[in-house]
Amino acid sequence: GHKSAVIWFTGLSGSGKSTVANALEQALVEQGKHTYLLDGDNVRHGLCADLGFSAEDRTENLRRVGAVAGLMVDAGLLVLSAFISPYRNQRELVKSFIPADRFIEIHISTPLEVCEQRDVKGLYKKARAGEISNFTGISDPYEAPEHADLVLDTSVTSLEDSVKQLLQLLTLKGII
Ligand code: GGZ
Repeated sequence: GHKSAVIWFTGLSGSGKSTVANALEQALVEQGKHTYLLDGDNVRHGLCADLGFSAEDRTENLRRVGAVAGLMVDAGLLVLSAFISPYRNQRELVKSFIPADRFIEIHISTPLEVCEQRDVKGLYKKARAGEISNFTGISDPYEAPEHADLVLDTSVTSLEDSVKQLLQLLTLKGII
């Protein structure tokens, strides 16, 4: 079995949040855990389809995600979430929905320079050209967490090692 919890990934666009969260989820599913991965792909097209990227809209996006994650914890799931969640107060709002001992914060700290070099979706280029406004790291702030449970830089840590560190952390915290 497992203890239900939220594993909250925060970091820049292109930092590797989704990649690491997906790999962790796969490892947990292989251990028979019941998981659900919340990310922009499944939330911003439905539940939050009415929201953009102003500070207010991001706050509302994360408020809804936090509330849903809280319900999923009640339902006994291991919830993984991968959102930029750039403002400290937005992450505090998310935490308010989850019991403190069931919230684990992971900072994917891959430097902006690396994220911009990767530019998987070409969004950094557009942001630099002024075609996208309020782009995190370019024209909008990212406030790094000060007390994350784990900090992973995907430009120096392999995916395999990241998953290993995460599984160790979840074991140490008595989640799995
Ligand atoms: C940041 C943006 C923006 C702006 C579109 N700023 O790399 P991606 O494409 O797939 O991930 C980013 C995603 C961020 O959505 P979140 O729901 O995680 O953001 S937040 O937690 O702040 O609510 C990026 C894309 O959406 N994207 N415009 N202006 N990222």
